[in-house]
Amino acid sequence: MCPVRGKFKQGKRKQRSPIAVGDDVSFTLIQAGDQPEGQISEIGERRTELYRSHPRFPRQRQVLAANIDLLVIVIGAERIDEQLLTVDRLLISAYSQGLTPMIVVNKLDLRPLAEVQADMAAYSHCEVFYTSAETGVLGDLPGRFRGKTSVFAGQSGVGKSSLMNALQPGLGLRVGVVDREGEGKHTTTHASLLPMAGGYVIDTPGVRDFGFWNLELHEISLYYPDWKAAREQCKFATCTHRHEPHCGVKAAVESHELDQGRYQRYLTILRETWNQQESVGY
Ligand SMILES: Nc1nc2c(ncn2[C@@H]2O[C@H](COP(=O)(O)OP(=O)(O)OP(=O)(O)O)[C@@H](O)[C@H]2O)c(=O)[nH]1
Ligand SMILES: [Mg+2]
Ligand SMILES: [Zn+2]
Repeated sequence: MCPVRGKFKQGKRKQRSPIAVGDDVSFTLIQAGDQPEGQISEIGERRTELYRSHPRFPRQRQVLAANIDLLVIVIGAERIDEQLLTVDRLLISAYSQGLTPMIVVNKLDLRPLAEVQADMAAYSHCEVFYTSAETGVLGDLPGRFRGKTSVFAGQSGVGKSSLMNALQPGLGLRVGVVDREGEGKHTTTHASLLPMAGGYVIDTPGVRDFGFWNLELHEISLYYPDWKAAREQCKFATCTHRHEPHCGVKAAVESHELDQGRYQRYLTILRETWNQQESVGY
């Protein structure tokens, strides 16, 4: 046990919750014996951080987890179009925070694969896995976690806990019962680091609404790797691809080289980000 008390080295970062699940720490042993107790003296340099703006102090960021490698974005195979805005937000978060994203379309037992793949056509730049936690069909997914620390994100009820249980028999995460509205119940109440498929998975409650933090509007599209070629045709380096003249992205959407839906969702995300920043007063 290493209770967090007193002050310790924290660097110059302005943030609350100094220690996050996934941190590497140094500690000194205070009390040996049956129930040894230590005190944390230092937090190791973080490779990556998963953060959101602090719920009570929106100009500060709250670190939800540290040293994550993979962001596993889980969606259900049914009503995919309703989940793509979440997917796009999470992709921006992953790319802007240095995590490798992968998309898992779960509940494949409920729809034909070809149909589901057609719905996911705009995401060929990203690794997409098709699974059914229910029937134990996991494809190449299990091999991807060795030596990595992962976080599963996605809407409630899509099968994140079910997948983790399938990937690590004996993990025993609670699986929510879907209620009448089709929404799962949130069962995760505290953050934990668990062994999974040769690596670790971090299960943390805040992950539901984590997001990118403090990105300039023109930066958002930098985290659309599939738009790179089109973006290079834009006249202005800070183009936000809305109203600017000579915009390569808009041209590519009009000529159907880029997906119309993904572009519309980009505009939604841009608007949301702008509103958020207005209300916080950046
Ligand atoms: N048909 C089908 N049902 C599934 C599958 N995977 C999970 N479920 C069911 O979907 C419901 C929700 O599963 P969970 O694993 O609790 O979902 P979750 O994403 O962890 O949900 P939250 O913890 O609320 O965010 C449960 O009733 C599962 O039995 C699947 O592959 N196919
Ligand atoms: Mg769950
Ligand atoms: Zn542009």
